[in-house]
Amino acid sequence: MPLHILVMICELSFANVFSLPELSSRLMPPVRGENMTYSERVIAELEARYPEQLEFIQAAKEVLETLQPALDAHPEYEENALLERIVEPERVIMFRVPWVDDEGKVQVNRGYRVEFNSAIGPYKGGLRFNPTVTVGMLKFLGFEQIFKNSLTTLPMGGGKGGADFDPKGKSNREVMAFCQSFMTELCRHIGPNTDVPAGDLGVGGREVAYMFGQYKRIRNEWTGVLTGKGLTFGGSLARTEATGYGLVYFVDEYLKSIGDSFEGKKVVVHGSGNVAIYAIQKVAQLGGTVIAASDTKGWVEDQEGIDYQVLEHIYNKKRSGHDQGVSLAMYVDERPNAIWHDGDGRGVWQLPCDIALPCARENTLHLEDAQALVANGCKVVGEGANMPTTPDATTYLMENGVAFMPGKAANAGGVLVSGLEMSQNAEHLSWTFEEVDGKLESLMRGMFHNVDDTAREYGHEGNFVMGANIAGFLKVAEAMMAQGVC
Ligand code: NDP
Ligand code: 2IT
Repeated sequence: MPLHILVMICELSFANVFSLPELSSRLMPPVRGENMTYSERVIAELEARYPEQLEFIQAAKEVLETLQPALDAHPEYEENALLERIVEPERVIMFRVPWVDDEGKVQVNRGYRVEFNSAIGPYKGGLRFNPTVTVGMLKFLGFEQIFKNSLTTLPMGGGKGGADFDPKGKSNREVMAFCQSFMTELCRHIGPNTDVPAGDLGVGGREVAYMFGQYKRIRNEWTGVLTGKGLTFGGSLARTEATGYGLVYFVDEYLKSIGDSFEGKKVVVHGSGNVAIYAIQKVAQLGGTVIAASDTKGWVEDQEGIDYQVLEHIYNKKRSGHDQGVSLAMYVDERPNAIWHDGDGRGVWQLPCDIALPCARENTLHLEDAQALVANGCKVVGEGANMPTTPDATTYLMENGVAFMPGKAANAGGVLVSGLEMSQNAEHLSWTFEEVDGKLESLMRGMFHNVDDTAREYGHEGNFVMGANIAGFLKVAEAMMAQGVC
């Protein structure tokens, strides 16, 4: 028999016996270096299996690299392949999202939901609408969400979703058509006790409301299936402010622990969206001055203090369905003493400041930005966004005496109040702004101490990355162990 026919027969029978994932894992021998620790081995296996999922690998490495002390204390985790399980999502859903634009043309986007881990509660996490969205990006966000949600102390698992849809430049009707089509498929996978999405980059109150309306219509069920809803249909007071406020409460608790405060501090912020706006408001309430903010078109410097209400106004214009030509540059129309800089918003990192709050998106604070911050006297970095600081920048900041507050703890206020929204919906009650804000503040301040104490307990005082990762991980790991191999 000719050799190429023999090869074909072998290939066919091989493919019949093994499914594609089985086949590729059999072809790829597990990575086992001689002196590798458990976490190093799992990282190496992930890098080999998902080389194209760059953000996910970055996030997984950042967590796993800090867990070894906890893994050493719990050899049963390796015996039960706990890390190998925790890095794989329980389920990844991908679907087509067809919709019709204002010209009557059919458009098609790709929608996703990554249901990562439900050990401690229903999947919970936001939806991101942005042209850069991929499975790898949502796996990074979903993975972070597992540990962040665990740190809140509320019973929420980790998930994330979204689509490569760009709401920018779209009319309200187009955004509605997209959201309705997206939810037509997503609604069969979610539910108040199964998976509860919310907003994220590109998804705010407008999009959540359109999706909620479509869910209710298809399922004939009024339930708290999404958080970040409008106040007239089950939304929680203070959810809009929660991530920014929570970030500032967390950083403030750190300052308090060293006998300091926001009073008189100069602060720079990257971003001017939901997280940034309310962080800026809270810094001002605590006596600090935010001197810069940014968007994708450039950045604004206002040494008299950024006025968060002007940012709110621009934010709402950007999401009005008539956003052509709207940018943060409009800030100087209302505050003539401010200076607008066209171009890369990373210019904010060049200003002398005491505290830096990256609140835009991942990988937007690079090594050279970290060097400029340190050279200009910055002492604290609090991540309002998810993974905004690159790994080399994080290392540089931590090695140069900057107190570094990782996003999975510092920005947990948003999902925390989402959890409170779920409780209010389940009880058919609405709490006052003061009640919700009070719970947010005390839980964020408590979270700082949990992170701080955990770092100390594992011999790395002041390493809040390690404290957050270990504290978030241990609760999920215990739950997974108790529930057996699943
Ligand atoms: P928004 O869409 O409201 O705001 C995002 C801001 O970042 C805008 O100012 C936007 O500018 C800017 N931005 C977007 N892309 C870039 C980029 N490539 N470079 C520089 N700036 C950019 O999002 P959110 O405020 O809700 O989210 C911000 C971050 O916080 C994300 O990482 C998100 O995952 C995280 N997060 C959000 C939570 C929430 O409750 N919303 C909770 C926890 C974390 P422009 O307006 O020009 O697009
Ligand atoms: O990254 C995040 O924590 C969010 N986007 C908020 C998620 C939520 O479910 O409120």
